Amino acid sequence: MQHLIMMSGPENDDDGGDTSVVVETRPKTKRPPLYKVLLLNDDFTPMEFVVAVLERFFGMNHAQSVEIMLTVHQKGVAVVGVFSHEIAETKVTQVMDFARRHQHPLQCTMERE
Ligand code: TYC
Repeated sequence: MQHLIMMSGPENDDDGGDTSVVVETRPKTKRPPLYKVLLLNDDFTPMEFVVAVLERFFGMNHAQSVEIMLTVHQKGVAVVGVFSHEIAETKVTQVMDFARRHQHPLQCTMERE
């Protein structure tokens, strides 16, 4: 944020002319928004396929993948990662393409955190 300081008048100026100074009052470091990538449950996608998705696209080890897959299976949905908009979009596309190629109805979406 910028703040404009104007100096004029006899009490704080030297020659009667205006002297303007622009100072930074607060650093303007607005962080980009983050997006949650969500995996949704369904009745048909095999558990092993979901585990493979989590390992392949989200860098999880086998134990973590089984754990998250079971969370989705039991609760209906789970956050599988948090990313920038571009990375989240890429993950969703990769998962949806992979599921379609294998003819599974697995759904993956993203939402702003
Ligand atoms: N509910 C599926 C089954 O019983 C397994 C499953 C888990 C499907 C997670 C999708 O995101 C999912 N075969």
